[in-house]
Amino acid sequence: MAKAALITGITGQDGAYLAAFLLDKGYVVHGMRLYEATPNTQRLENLLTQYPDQFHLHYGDMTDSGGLYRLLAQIKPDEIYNLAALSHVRVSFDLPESAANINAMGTLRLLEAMRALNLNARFYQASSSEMFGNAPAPQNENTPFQPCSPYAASKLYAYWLVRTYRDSYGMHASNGILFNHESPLRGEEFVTRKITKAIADLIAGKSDVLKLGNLEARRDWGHARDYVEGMWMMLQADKPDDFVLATGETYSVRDFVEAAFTCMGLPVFWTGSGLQEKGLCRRTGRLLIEIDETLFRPAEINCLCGDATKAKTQLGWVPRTDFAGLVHEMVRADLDEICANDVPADVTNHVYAAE
Ligand code: NAP
Ligand code: G4F
Repeated sequence: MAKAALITGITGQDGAYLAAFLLDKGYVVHGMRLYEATPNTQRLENLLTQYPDQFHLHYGDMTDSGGLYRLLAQIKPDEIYNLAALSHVRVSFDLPESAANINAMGTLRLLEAMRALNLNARFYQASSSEMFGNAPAPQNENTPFQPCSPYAASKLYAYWLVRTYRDSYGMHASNGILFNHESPLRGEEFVTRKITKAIADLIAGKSDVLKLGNLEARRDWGHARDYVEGMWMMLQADKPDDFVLATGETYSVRDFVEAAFTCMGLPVFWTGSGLQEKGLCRRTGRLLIEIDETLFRPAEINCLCGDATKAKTQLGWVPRTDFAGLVHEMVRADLDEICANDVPADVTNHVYAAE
């Protein structure tokens, strides 16, 4: 019989990639979505059409224990992927109680529902490299955590719960400590997608200047497609454990900006410093990027760079998409989307010629 998987956070970036991956493997996939007055399933429309009998959506909320309990009792999944979260670090400073309620207490509610139902499902927890804070790079499973945002603190609580339930109740529950992973389906408020979307909008004449915060922060950016495979691999292992997934390479926000604009044939040069710094087009002198003080965070992580040796050796996981490939795919996708609006041929030709 086909395995059944429940994915919380199905409407997010990883939810869409993981659902596609599991459906392709023959799973029956149940996705939990928040009730929204305006439907929020754009990332899933193709899958819903392609797999009408294999893919099911259910309303649920990580802050509603009864609903979680009833959903698990109804579906009785073989595997649970807990991806639901208030996942934006900057927003977690504005809504710290929501971050704790959804990310930390929500995970507790889900684990308790499993326990109350005596459900023998394998459990994946979406833990985060944010938990490392400013611990020196490269970070791996043995690096001490130093969370420095409400988001990271909430994720760390959930991380320890998963270990506690694994050790106390013998659950097959694993933490994936994932470094940043992006894609054309990334939310538009995260910096990579904000950049690629802004470039496409700029080309189409829909927006003017891209405003960014800290350009010096360094992240280990991989592709979401590769990372959801790693999530699945963790649940296929004989024993539950905790694994870092990362590319092992780190780039600054400035590197991402330069790579993305260069993809469009708009090489950037920088002038000024601090809040007065600006990015101009090297060819035309046009103003492209400005710094906006309000986009800085109360506390920042300067450098994330992961060491995924354990996942590579024990699970056989490998990230397939490099930084240049990721940037290009994201720029291309946003440009494709906007192409319907008559983008000048010299611009599209530049991007497509690079393939
Ligand atoms: P995302 O795009 O922000 O998706 C988050 C999902 O959680 C959305 O479907 C959202 O629903 C849902 N959600 C929010 N509040 C909820 C609630 N109260 N009850 C039920 N669902 C709720 O995040 P992602 O990038 O796919 O990341 C997936 C998970 O991995 C998250 O837990 C994130 O913290 C973690 N993570 C991500 C990365 C990364 O680089 N992407 C790295 C490490 C860890 P709506 O769409 O309706 O808002
Ligand atoms: O894209 P970001 O918002 O991602 P961040 O904060 O690294 O968090 C993401 O990755 C985590 C894994 O490490 C996940 F757990 C988390 O859920 C999320 O998916 O910001 C990346 C960097 C930051 O240093 C930020 O200060 O970009 C910097 N940045 C500069 N200007 C900006 C902006 N970030 C955003 N979102 N918007 C800006 O305008």
